[in-house]
Amino acid sequence: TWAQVPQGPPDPILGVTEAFRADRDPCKMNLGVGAYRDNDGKPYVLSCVRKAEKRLLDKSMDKEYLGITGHPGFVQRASKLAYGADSPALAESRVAATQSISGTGALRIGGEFLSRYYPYAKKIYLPTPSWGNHTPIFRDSGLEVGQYRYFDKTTNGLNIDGMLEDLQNLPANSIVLMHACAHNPTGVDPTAEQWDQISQVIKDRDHFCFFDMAYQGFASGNVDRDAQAVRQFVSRGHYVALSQSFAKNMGLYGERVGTFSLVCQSTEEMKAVESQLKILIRPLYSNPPLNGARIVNQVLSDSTLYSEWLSEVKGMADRIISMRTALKDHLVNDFGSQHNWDHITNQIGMFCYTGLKPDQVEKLTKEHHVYLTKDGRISIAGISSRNVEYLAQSIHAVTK
Ligand code: PLP
Ligand code: TYF
Repeated sequence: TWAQVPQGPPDPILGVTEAFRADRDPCKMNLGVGAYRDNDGKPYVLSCVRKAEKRLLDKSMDKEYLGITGHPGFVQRASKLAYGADSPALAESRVAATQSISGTGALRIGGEFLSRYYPYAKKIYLPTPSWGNHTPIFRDSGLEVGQYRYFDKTTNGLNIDGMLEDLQNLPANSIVLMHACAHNPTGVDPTAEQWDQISQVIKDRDHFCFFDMAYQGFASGNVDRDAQAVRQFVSRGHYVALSQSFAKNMGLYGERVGTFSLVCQSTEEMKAVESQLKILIRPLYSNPPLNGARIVNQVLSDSTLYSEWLSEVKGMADRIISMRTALKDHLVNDFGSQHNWDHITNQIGMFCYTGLKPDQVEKLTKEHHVYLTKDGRISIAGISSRNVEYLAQSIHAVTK
């Protein structure tokens, strides 16, 4: 029956981990997948999360189904975290929101909703490059996928002119996806002034902006600062969509907890949108998982746990920044690399887009047991003070 099913390729990001696991070399490093590791290279469960879990356990709560749109307290607090405690859109009850299966599920719900109800287009434009999963998510949602210029290979920074020009030239009312902060894979975000320009073009052209916020807190270490672009767009009257994930900033990867939301013009509109989100979600997975939402709700609703979380997010962001500095230092000062490595410290968030060419990436893996995606992206979160020098030495060896 299944003889006609062709063997598919491994996932470009998750496939890296499979190759890493098969390597027996003691020096091996996995810089592929974007998952935070502590300075001993170990997965890190936040202490605010451990405490929240303990409290939840002590309450002996039931395991009843959530409603279709999830845990109401969680959704409300998560929305406040994203849009800001003083958000007029929230105060005016015009944000339609639902719990989602982390960020991926939120993007998919958003894609499905836009594909059904966005009246002007069935195409979404992504930055070049973007997270590898964006294209299949939106294609499978029934949208066509297009691109706008984003990254400038010659400067390893933002191509703001190309980006603005492309946004200007898209058909009016286009759907554009933006990374809210800590762009994956490039680690390059617009500055506040550049966000202003982007917002203006999007407004002028009546585009619709879908924000993907998978790293709130990871870019600057501050959750409010990292939400600035989203909040600024909303305050300027954009009716944005938002995918929000707690995978990285609360270390809840496998719990699959996030939200999808859509800023509407009125409460009436919000109610209609929510009714359609329910109709869309019910045949997909009926209702979302309970545990992660309870954990996040606990952390966000308790002021002690919340403060602890903020400092733990900052701790993760700071460790990443210190690894960037150490990597560049070793390359330039210890190994005397003649290349410009400023982008290692200029870029932000979990990733560095090294600029390594495919043959250099291959050598790095084959000869030095350093695993990364083919595009030259490294997850800084996978570096520790024990192996940063080995990594610098290996990068130097393949770029000499
Ligand atoms: N969007 C971006 C840009 C990401 O990098 C990720 C995860 O790496 C996600 C969304 C979704 O992740 P998750 O589904 O684990 O929340
Ligand atoms: O490293 C990245 O860019 C992500 C990580 O369900 C990831 O692809 C891994 C698993 C998953 C979502 C994201």
